[in-house]
Amino acid sequence: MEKYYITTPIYYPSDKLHIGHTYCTVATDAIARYKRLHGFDVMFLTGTDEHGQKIESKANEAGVTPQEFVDKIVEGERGVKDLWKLMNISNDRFIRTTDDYHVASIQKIFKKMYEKGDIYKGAYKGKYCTPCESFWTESQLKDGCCPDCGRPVVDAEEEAYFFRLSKYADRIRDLLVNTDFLQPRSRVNEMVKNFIDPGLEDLCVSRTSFTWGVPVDFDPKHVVYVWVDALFNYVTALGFMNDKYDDFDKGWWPGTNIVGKEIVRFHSIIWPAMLMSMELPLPKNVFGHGWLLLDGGKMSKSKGNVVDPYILAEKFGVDALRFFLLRTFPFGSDGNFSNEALINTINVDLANDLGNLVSRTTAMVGKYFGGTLPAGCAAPVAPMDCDADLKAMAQKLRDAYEANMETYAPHTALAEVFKVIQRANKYIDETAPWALAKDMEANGARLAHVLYNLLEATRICAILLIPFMPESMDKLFAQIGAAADIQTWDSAAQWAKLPETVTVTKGENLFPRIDAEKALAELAEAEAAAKKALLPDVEIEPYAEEKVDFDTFCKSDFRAVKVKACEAVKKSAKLLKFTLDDGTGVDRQILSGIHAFYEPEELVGKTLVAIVNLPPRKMMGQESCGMLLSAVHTEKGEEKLNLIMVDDKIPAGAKLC
Ligand code: ME8
Repeated sequence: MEKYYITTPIYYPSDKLHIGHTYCTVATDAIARYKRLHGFDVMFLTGTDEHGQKIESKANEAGVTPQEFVDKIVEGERGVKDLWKLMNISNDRFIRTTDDYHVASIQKIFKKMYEKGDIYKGAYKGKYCTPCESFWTESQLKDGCCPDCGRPVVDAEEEAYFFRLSKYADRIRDLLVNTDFLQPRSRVNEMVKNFIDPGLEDLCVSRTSFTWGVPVDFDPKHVVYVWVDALFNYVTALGFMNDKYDDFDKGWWPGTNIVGKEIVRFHSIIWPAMLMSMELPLPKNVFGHGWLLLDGGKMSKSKGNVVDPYILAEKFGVDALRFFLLRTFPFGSDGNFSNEALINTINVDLANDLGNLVSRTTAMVGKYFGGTLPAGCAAPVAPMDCDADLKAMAQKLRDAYEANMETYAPHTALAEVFKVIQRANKYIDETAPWALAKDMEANGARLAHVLYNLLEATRICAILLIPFMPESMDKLFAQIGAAADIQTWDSAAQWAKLPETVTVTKGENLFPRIDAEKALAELAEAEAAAKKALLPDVEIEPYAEEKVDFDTFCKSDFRAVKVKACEAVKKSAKLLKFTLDDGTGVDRQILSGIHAFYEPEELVGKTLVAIVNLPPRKMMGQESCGMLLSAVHTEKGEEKLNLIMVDDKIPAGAKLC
């Protein structure tokens, strides 16, 4: 069996993954599943890229070690691995760049390039984009900011190791311009014009200003630049320079690297140059896919505009979500994500077109033939043009689909499949089985043939949909009575593989129609709740910068006061009126805007703290003499207030100091 190796980028576990990451992994999964269906021996790798300054800072902020921080996002509940399990991702291997075998391999790889003279020691002066972990030269900046993310960069200077990228410039240019290495072709020009033609400079490949990385073993104050560490995952995961696996020697490399467009630069320039240095074969190709945008911009946690794949998969089903992502957006270009588009695709393609085809056909086989078609139904009976048309389209489908899948165009492969599904639905209208059923004696054989043709067209489409919706297609095959041996790639190009006496089983509705209005409202609620859950549990006010001198502070007169009476101020939503015993024998009245937090009756009898030497003020026409002290903070985005209550043993009027 021919080997086929395919990879996704390895994800930064700096935050939870969003629908953009899911898109990339689902697309790669569909390609991997397609290749398996096609008879290839497939190795599909994904994983996580866990080193670097960004992770180190995030862990510090969270008060945990970097390893604890990444462990939680990768292995923890609803983490990276959970998400891929939920999305039915069929990866054969999962690499974490903190895995011991990978770390040891990176040290050997770095040393080998150093010993060869391709890595040398120098001093790094330049610009660094912390969120992207990217070094830039002045000329590469866009308006003084990081050309990838547009955020500000910082000056950086330190002793560092450099990789002789410049040495490989001509070979890289030739690779990009004269081969199909980088796809789609439209990405080549951008790389050549923006990065190669202005002159490839040597690349800084070590850092000394933080420690969360692979240490350079012969100079341990340096850690290996996170991109060198990350890119080599594609070969260390096969066992290159380690004993964990032996697949590298078994010929699994080279493979195909699927990556997002913003990291094409790393994969089409730096990655092949380092492989050249290591004298290793280059990837077969690198495909740079587009972004899922939200309101026209890239999703990112820092912008707060991420879509949670868990919410969508749980609400609409994993297969429907997988299908939507790949049916809707051309893989090589950007696309605008919206919940409306998702619901529309489910309703139109899955519920109306595919779902209806299956449920109408199986229902008719049930109603007119008791669930089992009669022998002889595969042979033409009273043929119409539409019979031949449907059959021809279904038989040609696999080739058209293959051509698109081979060029990383799953959306057009799916469009081809849906042309046949739509043709089959039209065929129902043209052949009008319900009219044939009126006279079974005269038309029963024709009716059986029509239904057989529909089941066959459905079977062929379903085979080609396996990579996109594996679970649903299993159910579909069970409903149309297609056994495993006729769910194969070969049988997708062959007509009349279903036995004539096929028995259908009317099962659950595979893709129920969605009430868009209701679903959108529920989604908005779920997304708001999810956003809220991400808010910090407790947020406190920043501390005052300005100092207050001691004498000024001492002028404030704080006293314990007892609540004799408390009532809401009429016509005010906020104000409560307190009658207080302040120890002077004369009642003190204070108004306080805390009705949102307390009901008046729960405060009577409590001992509170008030500042009593503020000048009186009028509020809603009533006088307030002083202010009650309370503690305020924010919890999950909501303001909270607690009155300061002190021990009831403290007498009214006691001074607080
Ligand atoms: O780049 N639409 O990791 P990452 C489509 N660790 N794809 C998106 C997307 C969106 N809105 N947002 C992110 C890294 N992605 C490196 C990779 S590989 C040796 C190292 C894609 O977690 C993005 O384009 O930031 C990238 O391909 C992948 O998710 C991982 O992004």
